Amino acid sequence: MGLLDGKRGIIFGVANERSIAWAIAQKLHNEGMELAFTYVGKTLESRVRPLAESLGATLILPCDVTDDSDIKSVFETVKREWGSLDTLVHSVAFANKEELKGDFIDTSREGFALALDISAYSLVAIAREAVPIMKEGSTIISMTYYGSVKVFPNYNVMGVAKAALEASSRYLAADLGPRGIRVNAISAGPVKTLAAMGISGFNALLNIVAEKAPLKKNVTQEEVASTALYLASPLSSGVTGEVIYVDSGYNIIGA
Ligand code: NAD
Ligand code: 0WE
Repeated sequence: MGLLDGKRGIIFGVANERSIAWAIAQKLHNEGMELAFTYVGKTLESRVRPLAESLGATLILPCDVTDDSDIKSVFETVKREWGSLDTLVHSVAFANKEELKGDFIDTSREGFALALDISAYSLVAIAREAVPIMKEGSTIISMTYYGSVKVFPNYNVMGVAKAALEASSRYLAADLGPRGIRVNAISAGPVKTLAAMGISGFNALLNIVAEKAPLKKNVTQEEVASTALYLASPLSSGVTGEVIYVDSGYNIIGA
């Protein structure tokens, strides 16, 4: 008996076994959810396919979230194979590496547009295609970071993209609430994933959280995934439009 028996979900954003999306996938699978996965490019396909297959997934589909035709074809396949969908997990972000260092003021027009397209608009584009097959009680979950609210060195344009993602999540929650579809975001503390690799100052940030946060430790992918399970399940049936912090309490501290 699982919390999610008989339900079906799709996960955007598994890159490898360290991905937050992978921890979420395992948690949802353990509670009985059947899962579909998307990936970008051949290199990532070779990483994602074995992970997805280890959870019994058969729908493993290419999707570059900047491509409307990719998004359309993902949901055509899901509709044909499943007919309906209960949970959508968006765990996707990207900015050009050169925009994640130095001063925010130097962000290029193209870099700004790309970061917001992949990291924020994609939630709206994906939700629009998913909603026609989502029934009452379905849920949409995305991943964000406190850099949307406060300034963190080098996070730069990603902070602006996460602010747009969180606001988009609230507007989607208002649009979809009348249909019984809930939309929430999880604001995770820093976690060592592929997306954290080569970010200058990332280890220092982990140390600052472990020192300053009420819980005096960093969060794990598994802790983030437990909140995703709560948001995907009827345990959170009264919760929509929220940004839930899974950050050892770091965000509540002033001084
Ligand atoms: P990750 O690198 O494992 O995941 C990022 C994913 O984005 C990858 O799977 C990548 O393929 C995907 N992606 C990038 N461009 C794409 C595109 N054009 N189309 C489709 N997919 C694309 O890293 P992660 O840390 O697990 O990141 C997942 C989410 O969690 C992101 O939204 C990130 O901003 C957020 N987050 C991460 C942290 C952290 O410290 N790691 C903290 C808070 C929030
Ligand atoms: O959202 C993120 C990271 C997202 C990300 C990471 C990369 C690295 C590789 C987006 N685009 C790229 N592009 C690349 O080429 N996080 C919350 C993790 C993160 O990234 C930081 C952080 C934290 C925390 C960057 C600077 C400062 C803090």
